[in-house]
Amino acid sequence: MPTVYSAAIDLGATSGRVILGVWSKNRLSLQEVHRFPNTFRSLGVHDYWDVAGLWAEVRAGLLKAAAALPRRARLASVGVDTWGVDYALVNDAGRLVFPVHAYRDARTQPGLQHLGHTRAALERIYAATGIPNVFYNSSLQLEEVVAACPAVADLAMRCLFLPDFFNYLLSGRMENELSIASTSQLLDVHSTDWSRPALDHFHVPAYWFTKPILAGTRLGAVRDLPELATTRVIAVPGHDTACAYDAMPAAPDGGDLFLSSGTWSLVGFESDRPVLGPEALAARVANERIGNGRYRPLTNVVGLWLLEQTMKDFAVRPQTDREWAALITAAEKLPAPARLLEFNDSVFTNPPSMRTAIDAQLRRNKAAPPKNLAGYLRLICASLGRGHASALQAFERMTGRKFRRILIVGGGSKNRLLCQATADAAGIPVVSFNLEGTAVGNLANQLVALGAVKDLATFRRHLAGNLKQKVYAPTA
Ligand code: LFR
Repeated sequence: MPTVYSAAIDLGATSGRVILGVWSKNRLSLQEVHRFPNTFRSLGVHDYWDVAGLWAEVRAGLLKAAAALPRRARLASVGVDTWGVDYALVNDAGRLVFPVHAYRDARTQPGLQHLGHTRAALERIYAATGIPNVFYNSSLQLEEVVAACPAVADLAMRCLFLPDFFNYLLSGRMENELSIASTSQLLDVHSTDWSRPALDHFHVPAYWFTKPILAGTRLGAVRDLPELATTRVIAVPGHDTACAYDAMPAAPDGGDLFLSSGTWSLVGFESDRPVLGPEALAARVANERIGNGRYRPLTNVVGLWLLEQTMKDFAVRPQTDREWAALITAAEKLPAPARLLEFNDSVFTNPPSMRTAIDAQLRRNKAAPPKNLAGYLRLICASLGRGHASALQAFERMTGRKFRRILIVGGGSKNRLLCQATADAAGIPVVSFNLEGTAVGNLANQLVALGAVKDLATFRRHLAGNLKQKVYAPTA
């Protein structure tokens, strides 16, 4: 089997990367050819993504990937994944007709409260879509746009989620991909098509969407980049979390719980069936989809966003691996926090100062705020660990399954305090992998579509054999 070169475009809410994947002798090696920061910006009271800036970075990264190829090698394919829920509204010519908002924009708060207080509608929407009422849902975002700017219904012909939009810019084809569509709260939980009741409820025009395609669909050749004229654009699972889950070197028996730890902590598992009903709704289980149409019920626990934002309130913060290690060691020496953070509090969504928001919640709960950055790190890791463990317990209760390990990938997998806190709270081992989960899952789907690997199960088997892992046994 010849060597295959593919590129993963992996856009996260705080940073983006273009990674060159080289598949040879059943082994995937990665070369990060381009990395850039990403952030949303406020303009007046709203928050927007700089999509033109992201597109420029994507192009720059693809050119670097092409330049990094050995002589005579060609880039077979490229795939795009991004964070969930955000979208571009375009006309038939693919022209943006509305600015691209960031999901932390507070514009969804009234809709969130309204649905939250309308029990019957909440249950109906959950039964229809399998997605709980969360501030970032595309449903609430689109409901707000249509209500605030009704003319948009005439201007926009398509709603493309961000991976769909980048796929369009690359290939010229407009499609909605299933995994990213499933983050919208507009997809029918029992089929792979849109939910009419949900679209009607949120007053979202049905003609904005087409039946979602499955991951693996070939979209055409890259246009407008002569260096990549023979490179195919392949629809991978457009949702970064779906890619990260696909990369989990899981045991085939279903005994592993998955934790993708980054800006968010996504705790979940793979299933042939959605997890629905009152308890699932109360536990805010999101029945998102795998690229092939199966389910990945998960709970979204506030993640390392807490730490990223808290660090902004400190003049001195770690820059290198060594400085990180020193901070973690300092945090480990501190006593366990007397009181953990409560996450079902919207004060952590997008506060002007995270440190102030944390301190205020602690004071409301009669606890003293930490004194330094190590103290916040300790508090945040312990609180996240408890959040991960509660999600595990809720899943076990609802499904009757018993999970034996928690597999962790993403930025948080390198944080031993977080891994240990999770193992201690959950009472089962946490296995961390030195793995760029989202990029690996993105590439794995391309390799399967290209016929270089039989299927994802085969890919995982090869991957598990080649990976270094670290096991954190529960100590408490
Ligand atoms: C992670 C993620 C989560 C999603 C959140 C918002 O990057 O995609 O899965 O819930 O971002 O889109």
